[in-house]
Amino acid sequence: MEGAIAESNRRFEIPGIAQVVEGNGGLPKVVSSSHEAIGEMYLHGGHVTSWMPAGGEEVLFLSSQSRWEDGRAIRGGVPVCFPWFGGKADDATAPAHGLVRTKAWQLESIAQVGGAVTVSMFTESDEATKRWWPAEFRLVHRATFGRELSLELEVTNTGRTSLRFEEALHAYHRVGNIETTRVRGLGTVHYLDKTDSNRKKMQHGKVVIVSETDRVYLNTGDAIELEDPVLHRRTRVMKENSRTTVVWSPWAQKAHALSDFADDEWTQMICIETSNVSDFAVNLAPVSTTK
Ligand code: TA6
Repeated sequence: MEGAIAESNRRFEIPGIAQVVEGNGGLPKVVSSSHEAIGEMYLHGGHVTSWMPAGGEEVLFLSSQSRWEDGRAIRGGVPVCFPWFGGKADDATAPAHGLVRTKAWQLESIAQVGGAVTVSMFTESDEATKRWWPAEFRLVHRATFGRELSLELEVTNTGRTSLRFEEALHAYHRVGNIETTRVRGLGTVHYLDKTDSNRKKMQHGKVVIVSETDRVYLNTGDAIELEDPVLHRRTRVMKENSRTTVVWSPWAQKAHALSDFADDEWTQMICIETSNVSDFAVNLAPVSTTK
C-alpha cells in the first residue's frame, strides 16, 4: 500500500493542502485541509467520510463500528449507491445498494479551487460488476470541500445499449438528537413508506422522526433544510438532476440489528439521500453522459 500511496502523492499531492494517506483498515484516503474546510474521501467506494467547514463542526456522521475492508461498505459519510438502490429487483442475492460502494475506485485528480479543494475519483465496469449487471459504465464522483460541500456523480454509458439505473448519494448527517431534528422542504410531497409495505402517503409539514423511518419522497427537486436545535445549526441540501429524496432513520431496533452500527448511534444521525430511484430511475443512451 505504501508504494501505491507514494505514487499517488507523486502525481496528485498539493503540498500542505491535500494528499493521500493510509486511513482506517489501511485503506487509502485523500485528506484535504484548506482555509475553507477539512475533508476526507476514501478510494474505497469513492466515499466521502468527513466535511468540516472552517470554524464549524463535523457535518457528516460516521459510525464508530464501521467496517474498513474490501467487500464491506463504510457505515456513515456518503456511500454511493449505483446501479440499483436497496435490493436488486430481480435478484435477492445481489449486494444491497449496488456495486460501487464496496469497490476500490481510482483517483482522477485533486485541484485547489479558490479556497476549496476538489477531489475526483472514478470507477468503471469490469468482470466483477458484469457478473451482476452486464453493462459498460464509467462513474466519476467529484467532491468539493469548501464552505459548501458539493458532490457530483457523473455516469457515462460506455456501452452500445441504453442503460436504466438507480443512483443515490446516501448522505449520513450528524445531528445532536434525532428526536428534536426537523426536516423542512418536503411538505405536500408524496412518499413511499418502506416501513409500511411501500404504501404511498403524503407528507404534511416538516418531517419529525418518532420511530423507524424509511421513505422515498417522489418527484421532488426541491432543497431541504435540516434543523438541529441541539447543535444550533441548519444544513441546507440543494440538488440538481435528482427527482427523489430518501429520508432514513433506523431508530433503536434496526440500529441494534446492524452489526456495523453502535446501539445508541441512531440518535446522532439521519440520512438525507439525493437520488433517482424507484419510478425515477434514469435511462441513459450509449456514449452520453449524465450529471
Ligand atoms: O436509504 C435507506 C435504506 O435503503 C434503508 O432501507 C436501510 O437499509 C439503509 O438504506 C441502509 O442500508 P445498508 O445496506 O447500508 O445497511
